Amino acid sequence: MTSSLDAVELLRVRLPLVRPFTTSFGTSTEKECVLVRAVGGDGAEGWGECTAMERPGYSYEWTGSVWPMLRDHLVPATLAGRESGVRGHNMAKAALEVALTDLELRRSGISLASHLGADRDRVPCGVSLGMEDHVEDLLALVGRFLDAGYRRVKLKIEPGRDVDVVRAVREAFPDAPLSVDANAAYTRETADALLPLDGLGLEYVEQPLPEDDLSGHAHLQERMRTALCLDETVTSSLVARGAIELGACRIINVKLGRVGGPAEALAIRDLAVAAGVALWVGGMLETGIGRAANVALAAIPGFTLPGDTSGSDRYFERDLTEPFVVAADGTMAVPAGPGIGVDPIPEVLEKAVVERAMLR
Ligand code: OSB
Ligand code: MG
Repeated sequence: MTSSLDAVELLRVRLPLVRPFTTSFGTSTEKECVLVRAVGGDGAEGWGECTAMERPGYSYEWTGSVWPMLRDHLVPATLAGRESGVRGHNMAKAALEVALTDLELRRSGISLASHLGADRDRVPCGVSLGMEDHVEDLLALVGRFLDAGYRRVKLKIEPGRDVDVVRAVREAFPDAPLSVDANAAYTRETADALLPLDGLGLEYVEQPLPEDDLSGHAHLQERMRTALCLDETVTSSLVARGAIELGACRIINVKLGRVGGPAEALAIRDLAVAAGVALWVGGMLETGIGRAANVALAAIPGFTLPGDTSGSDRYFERDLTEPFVVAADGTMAVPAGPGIGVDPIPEVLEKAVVERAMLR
């Protein structure tokens, strides 16, 4: 594979969301993210979407931090062919790694899914629903996504909006595969509020405690029958190893951005499979560019649970790429074309771009 890289373009884009998305860390009404376009000397290009959000609420990274990180550190180092020496900033690193990988794979005609070792061409899909002010609205949404075939519905919770809401959903949908995600909103002091969830037949409770609290999660897992799933906590394979060794979770949500890219995601997969920890691919309301990479990851061995790989129409009126579609059986096709297998639609992209920078 040739590796000539001429330039890297950064594009900050905004797309309205079809419905506000509320978690314990805030409400988003539009998707804002940074796209990375790697341009080869041969005219080939590669795309990566940075998962960092418009505010540093989910993690310390946000669009305002990844922009200078990529512009001043990561991209110049890559263009000069040297190591960046940057600690942390996984989401910025992952976006660049995916764009460079996409560039190489497009040149050689190999899909990202095959490159990662995918053994299937469709993946089971779940949906993550934000908190709603009215429980009737939430019930209607849950019903709509179950009717559409989604294989799992995740409900966002926070202190004061947890067991009662989940119980109402469970009563309305007795057999539905349900999970909850607290986005680190509880503490060791308030975690007892979660214990009654054990009676509600959930697939798992995602990230109840702060990201740094490995032993707190281990202690809570001892007290709950329901599996704990870690999201925010797992920023590397080393953290995954610690979590597994301590018994802090039985399931891991893997996000390419949070762990710093495909290589680290594969390392986590290897550890988790060896330890009998189940995996699924998480999401950050990605556009089709980021979704393509997520779906490729979801197709590899070890990822057995439905991911937050929902259809484009769950997020956007019009996605940046051709839409990802969830079929009636709750599965989605894995892009088979070279690289990530999708391209931004030029006129949709143009309308979405709010800032761009070309680095040579
Ligand atoms: O915690 O999984 C999360 C969205 C943004 C940030 C964090 C999370 C989420 C979601 C939505 O749950 C997943 C998706 O549909 O992309
Ligand atoms: Mg989560």
